[in-house]
Formats: sequence, C-alpha cells, structure tokens
Amino acid sequence: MIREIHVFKDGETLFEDVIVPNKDLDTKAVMMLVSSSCKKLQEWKIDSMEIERFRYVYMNSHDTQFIITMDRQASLMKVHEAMTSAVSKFMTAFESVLETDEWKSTDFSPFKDGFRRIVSRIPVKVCLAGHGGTGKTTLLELATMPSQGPPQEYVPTFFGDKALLKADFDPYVFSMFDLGGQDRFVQEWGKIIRAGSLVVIVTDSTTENLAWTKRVAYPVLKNELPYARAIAIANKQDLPGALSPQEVSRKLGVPAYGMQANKMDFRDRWLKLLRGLAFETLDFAVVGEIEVE
Ligand SMILES: Nc1nc2c(ncn2[C@@H]2O[C@H](COP(=O)(O)OP(=O)(O)OP(=O)(O)O)[C@@H](O)[C@H]2O)c(=O)[nH]1
Ligand SMILES: [Mg+2]
Repeated sequence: MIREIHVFKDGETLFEDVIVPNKDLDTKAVMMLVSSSCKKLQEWKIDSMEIERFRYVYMNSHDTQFIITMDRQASLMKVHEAMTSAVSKFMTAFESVLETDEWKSTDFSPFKDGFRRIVSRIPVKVCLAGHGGTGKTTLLELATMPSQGPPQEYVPTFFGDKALLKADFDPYVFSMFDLGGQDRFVQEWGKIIRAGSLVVIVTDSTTENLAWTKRVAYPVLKNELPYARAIAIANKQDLPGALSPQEVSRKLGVPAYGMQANKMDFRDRWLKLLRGLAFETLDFAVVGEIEVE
C-alpha cells in the first residue's frame, strides 16, 4: 500500500501528499536521509530502503527527488511501475518549469489528483485468515455483495477466493483474499497471501478456535507477512458462550472487534473496521510483533 509521496528540489518541498501518516517514525528526519541518497541516483534509476515496517522507494529526475513511502510488506514491483507513472506525469506537466527558476513560484498541488489515480490502480491486498467455518466467506460477501446479503449456509472454500472491494476507502481499492480455512488448505496460504498489506484474523470467539488460530495460523502469517498490519474479528457474538471481543483480544494478542457477519446490519461496521485498519485510525497489531503466550 502506498502511503505518501514527497517531491524535493534543492532541499525544498515541491509537493507532498500524505494519505496515511506515519506515527512511528520522524518523517522529516527520514526524508532528509532518503533524499540525500536519492540525489546521488542516476536519472530514472529507482532504489529503495527499508526502515521498520516501511519502505521508501525513490527516484531522481531533473535534479528533483521523488520519494514514495509504502508498507514494507507490499509488492515492490507494482510500486516501481507507480513511481515511473508518477514521475512521467509530473514531468509532462512541469518539466519546463523545472529547467529554469520558475519552479520556485510554481503551484504543484494540481499533481495530487493524478497521483491519487495512480494509487487507486494498485489494489491493497487484504487477507482473511482463520479456521474453517469461522465466517471468512461470510465477511467477504457481506462486504462485496450487499444486494444479495451474507450467506447463511456453510460451504467450505477450496484453496482461496478473491474479490475487489471499492467502498469508502478512497484512494484505495481493496483486493480481498478469502483463504480456505480447512486444515488441508492452510499449507497453501503462504503462496496466496504473499505481499499482503492487511490481515484480518477471523475467529468464531470460542476457546478451541483461538487455540487453533495461535497454533496453526500464526506461524504461517508471521513467517510470510511479518510487516503486515492485523486486526482480529470476534465473530458469532450472537452464539451462546461466545467470548467477548476483549477476551479474544487478550488471548490472541491482537485487537479484536465484535461482529455478526451473517447479519446485513453489520456491513457498515465491517467496512468501517477495514477503513480503520487501512488508515490506521483504530488499534491494530503488526503481525511479526504479535506476542504469543
Ligand atoms: N450464528 C452466526 N453464524 C455465522 C456468523 N457469521 C457467519 N456465520 C455462519 O457460519 C458459517 C460460516 O461459513 P463461511 O463464512 O463460509 O466460513 P469460512 O470461514 O469461509 O470457512 P472456510 O471457507 O472453510 O475456511 C455460515 O453458515 C455462516 O452463515 C455469525 O456472526 N453468527
Ligand atoms: Mg470460506
């Protein structure tokens, strides 16, 4: 997922667009560091550096430094393409002003729309992980098929499924990966979830299911997506004996949110949770940092 872009020339900021602010690092200090490396790059070469769960992809053109901040976990290849499109777009509009002193008095803000369109073209990969029957496919359909309503029957998913989700997530579009949760499919997860940015751990809020999640799902997720962000869904809150979201959070070591995925009324809540995870406006965990008892 692309989070920010910064464009610098002669130590001045020409343009910046921060879609999801970075609360973990001192952005100004990081930008100084990255732009100093960026200045040394040959024209149109792309390089990158990683700090914690972030990746800074940079390019130097017309003595102008372009730096895109993304999640470390996401696909570097797609961001290379995005970088090339962004710089081309910027040059088409502003090449002539960059060649003289005119850039000092130019308004670069119209670049924002074009940049956001580029961001929208790379779907953010969201992985729904959890044991069979916990409600992953129900959640997928609750989000993506509002006219039909969530399924009431349990039809196990083979391997995995995916669907695009466009909602109130602008400029992001989500590609939802619904994993098959039966034990025989878990060994396939590694291949399917590669380069996922966001993980939703789905539980049916029972003690046995939480134990399975920690024993079987955690090793795969931690191994494959250590820098991804995760929340847990404490699903099936309507069933007698369901553990509360607080208990689920405590047992899983991941903030958990209560849900009843088979009820249409919960669609808004579900979309808000996804939005909060993408924009980092709710409590979440970084997969590699989840503590297991
Ligand atoms: N009572 C109750 N049932 C639910 C809830 N959410 C989902 N279900 C039902 O639980 C079953 C779960 O089915 P799926 O969503 O297909 O399960 P899944 O996690 O995709 O399972 P796999 O594909 O095998 O990994 C369905 O019968 C749903 O209707 C809920 O909140 N409460
Ligand atoms: Mg399923």
